[in-house]
Amino acid sequence: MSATKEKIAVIGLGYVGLPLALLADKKGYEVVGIDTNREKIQLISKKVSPISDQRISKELEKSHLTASTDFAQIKGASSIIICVPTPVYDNFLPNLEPIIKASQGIGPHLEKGQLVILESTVNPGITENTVLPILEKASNLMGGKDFYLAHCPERINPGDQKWTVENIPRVVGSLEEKGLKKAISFYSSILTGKIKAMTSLKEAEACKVVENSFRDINIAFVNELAQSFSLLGIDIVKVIDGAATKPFAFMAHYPGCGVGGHCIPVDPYYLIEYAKQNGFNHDFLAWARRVNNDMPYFTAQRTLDGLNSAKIPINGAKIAVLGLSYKANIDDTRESPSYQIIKRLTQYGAKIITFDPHTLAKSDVKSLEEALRKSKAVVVATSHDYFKQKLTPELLLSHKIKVIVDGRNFLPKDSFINAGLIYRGIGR
Ligand code: SAJ
Repeated sequence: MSATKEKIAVIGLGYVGLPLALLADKKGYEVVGIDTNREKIQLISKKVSPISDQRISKELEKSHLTASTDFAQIKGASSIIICVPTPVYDNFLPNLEPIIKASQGIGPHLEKGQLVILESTVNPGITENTVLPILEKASNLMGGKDFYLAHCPERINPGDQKWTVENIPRVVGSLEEKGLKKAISFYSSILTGKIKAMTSLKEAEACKVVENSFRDINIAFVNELAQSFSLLGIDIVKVIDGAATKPFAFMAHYPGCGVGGHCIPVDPYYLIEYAKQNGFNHDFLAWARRVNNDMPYFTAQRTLDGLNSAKIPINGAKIAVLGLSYKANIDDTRESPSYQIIKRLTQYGAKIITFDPHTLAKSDVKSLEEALRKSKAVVVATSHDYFKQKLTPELLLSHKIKVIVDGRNFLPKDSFINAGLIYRGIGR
């Protein structure tokens, strides 16, 4: 590696860290990626992407990225960016283990003048109250004086070809002025998107949880409407499309069988928990979470209703659940509502068979044909393009399937109804 290249280190080579590491490499940095997952390090060292994303695979092949499990490799790096996951426990409390472990890995090797940036999504206060003390204790250095600390919440949008790690605008906050300047200088050197300086770490942390809570409550709004419009016999999708003709003060979101992924259903809990610790109950955010968490059960109810209309008992009925990913055309099943739908239908006594062309390894069968064979009903939980192309009324009728539940309201409702099938959408 040429001595002139400035070195940076990225901790965590997943959906967030790997694209960032590859971008910095492309922009001329010497990049070392550090991850505790040996398998992932071996794959990346062989220039094989652990994420099924064509753009990432191509960039990895051309990159000079080095990958290691050894935190000592951060030596000589000007910036160290933490991109580890921030999941929640089953009780929805924030699990900071990955962040704590990353900070404990960095601390002993931290050098004077280095900048540590946390990109992982956290509630306000975590960078200052959790990351900073670990780094200071392990390094005997003082944050804001000997080393610098900033927060720049990640805004990766998996599968999005338009908004990429390079052009998405970002916000940055730091402990103090010098660290802020260093962080903005680093991001300005690799990003084309606008970078907004926040006046504190907490403001930068709050931006991300607010952005994603905004999305969660708006989805909950249309999910609640979907439940009432189902009873009122009004097609919610048509109404949202009608309301969206208003060019201002309305932002369309759409109802569905649930809210999955590692961002939207998780991030609001960070804010709910942190505010609760400080004496405030976010009843509204918590209620929106309950509405969205109930959608898989509403979808199971719609399935039961459809089978009743076809006079088919659900107990013992074989039902094909199509789609395990949490959103269209990707292979990520984290927090996917499909699994709650399966759980509820199984409780009703149904025999479930799953198929997802993007997550074959997790599917019960490897083809749509096998999933449809002898099924009495189909529940589509993910709006993959594959299903949009393949799922026709003729195909279902050829398998003597009478009921189709469209968990993402993305199939041509009238074609299925006109072919004599029982169609149930989510709010239509
Ligand atoms: N969903 C709905 N109705 C909607 C939109 C989404 O039910 O109107 C569901 C999806 O089916 C999925 C879940 O919500 O199960 C999350 O979908 P998402 O489109 O929000 O996708 P994510 O989880 O990849 O969210 C990311 C987020 N990006 C970051 O956190 C950096 C989010 O902030 C973006 O708004 C989102 O992508 C996006 O806009 O696509």
